Amino acid sequence: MNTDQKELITAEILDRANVLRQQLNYYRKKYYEDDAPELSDAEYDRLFYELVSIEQTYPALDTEDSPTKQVGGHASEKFEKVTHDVQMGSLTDVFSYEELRAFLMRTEAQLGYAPEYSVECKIDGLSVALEYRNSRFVRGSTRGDGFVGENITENLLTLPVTSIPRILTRADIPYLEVRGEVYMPRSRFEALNREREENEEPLFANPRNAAAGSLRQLDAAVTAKRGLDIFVFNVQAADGITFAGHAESLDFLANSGFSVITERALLSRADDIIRYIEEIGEKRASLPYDIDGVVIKLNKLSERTVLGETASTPKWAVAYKFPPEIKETRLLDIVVQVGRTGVLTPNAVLEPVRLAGTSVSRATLHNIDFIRERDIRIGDTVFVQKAGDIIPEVLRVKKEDRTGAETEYYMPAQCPSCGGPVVRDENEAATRCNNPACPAQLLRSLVHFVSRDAMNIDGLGTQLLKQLRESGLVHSPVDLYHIKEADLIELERMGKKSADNLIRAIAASKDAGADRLIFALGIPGIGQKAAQTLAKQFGSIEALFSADRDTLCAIDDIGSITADNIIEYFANPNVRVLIDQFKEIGVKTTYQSDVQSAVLAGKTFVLTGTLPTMTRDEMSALIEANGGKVSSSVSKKTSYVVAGAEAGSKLAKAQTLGIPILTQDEMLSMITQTTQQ
Ligand code: 0OX
Repeated sequence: MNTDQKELITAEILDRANVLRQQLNYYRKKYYEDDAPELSDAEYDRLFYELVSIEQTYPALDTEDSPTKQVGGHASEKFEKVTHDVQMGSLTDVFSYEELRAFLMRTEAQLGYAPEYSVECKIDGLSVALEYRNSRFVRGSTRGDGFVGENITENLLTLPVTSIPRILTRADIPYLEVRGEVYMPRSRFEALNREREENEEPLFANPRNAAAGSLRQLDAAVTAKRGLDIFVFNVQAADGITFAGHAESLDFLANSGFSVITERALLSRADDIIRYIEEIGEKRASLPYDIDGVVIKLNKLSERTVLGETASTPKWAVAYKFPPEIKETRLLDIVVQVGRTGVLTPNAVLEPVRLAGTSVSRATLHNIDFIRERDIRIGDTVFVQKAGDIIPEVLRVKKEDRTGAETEYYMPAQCPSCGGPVVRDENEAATRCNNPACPAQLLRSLVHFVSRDAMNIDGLGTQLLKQLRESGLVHSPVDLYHIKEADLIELERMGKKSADNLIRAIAASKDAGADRLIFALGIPGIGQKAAQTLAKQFGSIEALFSADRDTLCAIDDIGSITADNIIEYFANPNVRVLIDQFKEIGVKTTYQSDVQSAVLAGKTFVLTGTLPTMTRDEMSALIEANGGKVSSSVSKKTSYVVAGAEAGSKLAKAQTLGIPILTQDEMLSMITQTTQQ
């Protein structure tokens, strides 16, 4: 490609780069801040490297605020911030031995000889920094975005003293900063999930998420119960002691009382390094903690300086990432589950197999097309993998193991829950039960109806809903509002106090408002955000009854399929009856806007950088509550840009376009002064 071509950015390229940025920012937040990853590392990397490639080809798109330039997540607002004196960089990943050899050759070429490497297993946990002053532990922090993390000293103090010494063995160390990885041993993770299952709490997907969720608890007493531990693997900074090599520094840490990474070796030759990686790979399942790869780093510290660093990653180290774990197991049976919208989903019943830290005995088979395309039969040996190391899936059948005794699977003709007939739309992969009174659908609808983001009825778990349904007290969500305290006390394991609280929670949910009620109804394709948009737009559920397709399609978050779903849903006379019943019992069907004023009406704001005391989300909510609109990109239509510290390209663009720039204080006084006038 010549340079002229490089500079020609088409609208398509620009759009693609923007889409990739939005997606990557979203998935990064899910991973780092919400501890709820939605994408596998491999899928994330695909998006990431597609954006890297666009940015390399079109340098004008290579801006500072790109997700390709960020490390880790952003500091959460819950903890005090800590600025890392020594940046906590991330490692460049390699996914094959060829890429690893290329790294080794590059390093050798730069140094002029084959150096020695420390090859270490890569703990799958959370990176933290531990600071010591005058040999005493004074502060511990998360990595955050590599520059600013969170102060989690209290939480780290709940880890074993045999892993994090409170006082170093040598009393004469003025300053020491150590980096390590906090993890949850697999046995603790399994016990924690068993306990959560009993309490009907959401399960953690893997030990890493469990460790993240446990470490970032505002109440350190919760962390203390979770059995976290740490391995340290780097001296970030030291005063009063120097090291020539990394291995030497790790020995010092071990002698100082730290729990230091154990699976490590000093090696030079590529073949030896690869053999050691294989060895660690074989040991992986028997280690009591999860590892996700092997880190290869130069041992001699003077050589590291020769190689140097990029903005966020050292050039003297790489992480070899293990490919996703794939295991063989037997498909014992296929059972069907009926969802709340009546869709029948076939699920694989597997001979339990350990995969990425948990025992797997179920996996979704999606629909009958999925089963046919892969020719999956009951009794087959199948290969399973966890997508994104989270959701188990059946990859393919090991056909050479077939004995002829395997049986082909057919979807049932009757709904396994209500016995009614099932239908399959020609254009749809899904098979459905269309009986609105189907008990499986009812239970799942009720679970959704009471959930936190819907009507938010606390204390009404799946077990209790099951009891209410089985006792004949509840046939539809409206029946929840007719339950009396005496009915509840009749139920097993229900005391007067819990019954009282529950009645109160049910009554309080009547005021949840149209947005929550629309979401709670479970209209196909209507998530929380779309429900909010609809409630804001129409003001009440009744107004939605008569909305036509064009009006619905003109709304931002509503596509044509969703519009059809809404129309079809409200055309059902039973739904109208249901809404009337809700109204009769006092459930609010109107939308209570949280707009406090309209002083910013007609104005569009873009937020960039770190604001001094508010998060961008808080500022956005405030702007919207005062009638303003918040947009993510700067254009001629932007009225103001609110800029905080380290604002990047958006600020530059605003300056170029001559858009007024506000500080946090100026923004706040714009709201207060105008509302006081
Ligand atoms: C790990 C791990 C992570 C960090 C400082 C220099 C390179 N998760 O086990 N990172 C590093 O090294 C990086 N080593 C490790 N063992």
